[in-house]
Amino acid sequence: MADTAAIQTFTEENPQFTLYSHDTGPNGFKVAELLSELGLTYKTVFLDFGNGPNGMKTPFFENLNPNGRIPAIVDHANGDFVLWESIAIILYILKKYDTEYKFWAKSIEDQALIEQWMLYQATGQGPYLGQAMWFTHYHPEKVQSAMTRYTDETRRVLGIVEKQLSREGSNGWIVLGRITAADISFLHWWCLAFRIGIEIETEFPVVHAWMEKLKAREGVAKGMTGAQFPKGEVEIKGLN
Ligand SMILES: N[C@@H](CCC(=O)N[C@@H](CS)C(=O)NCC(=O)O)C(=O)O
Repeated sequence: MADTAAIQTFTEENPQFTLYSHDTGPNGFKVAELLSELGLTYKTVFLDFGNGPNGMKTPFFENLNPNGRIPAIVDHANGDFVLWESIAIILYILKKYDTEYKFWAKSIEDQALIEQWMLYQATGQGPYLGQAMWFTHYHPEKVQSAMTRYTDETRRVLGIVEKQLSREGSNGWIVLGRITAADISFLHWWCLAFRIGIEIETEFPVVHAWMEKLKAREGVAKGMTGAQFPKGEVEIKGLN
């Protein structure tokens, strides 16, 4: 049963969620975009990579997320319930707070279709593009075969999404012929594809049009900025 009663007591100044994120990491923005679209309040705490004072590999953060990666959320309307893994977080938000099914669905079958695409995002899009970025920009040696493999796989997934968005009855959305959390889940990683040399606008024009449509939405646009508390402007308690 969805629970909306607690939302009322939270404001922008006293937000319902704390979202631990990173200012370049797509997985945190996925969550911010959904929260903003649903009108749920949150403050973003931008962490750093590594084990520095504001890092993800600190006892404070690893106590919240033993995997030491963003995103993680704390739901202050639900006894400071802590959750990590972006798709698990998105599903929790949908099931508990998307009471009008704006990005979720009523039937088990429709829910399963949304989940199918969100899991494909988490297991197909994110890791391939993430590894392509790693081998292109951060790996200490140049390993051409790895760069080619992950860039090709990213292009393959982009091709599948291009086809999915182009099919009859899609209305230009990934699933159910309307916007769902599956669209939000895919958006942010594609925004980084240019960093591995993929020009979405020319190579995948249907994906490009869909991205522009999503980015024009007020909630998505707000979430993409990283929300209310840019790095350095929030007191990060307990991270030292
Ligand atoms: N499967 C995880 C992936 C989380 C993840 O890899 N997050 C990246 C940023 S987008 C991160 O925290 N990287 C830090 C690191 O690798 O140490 C999810 O979807 O939440």
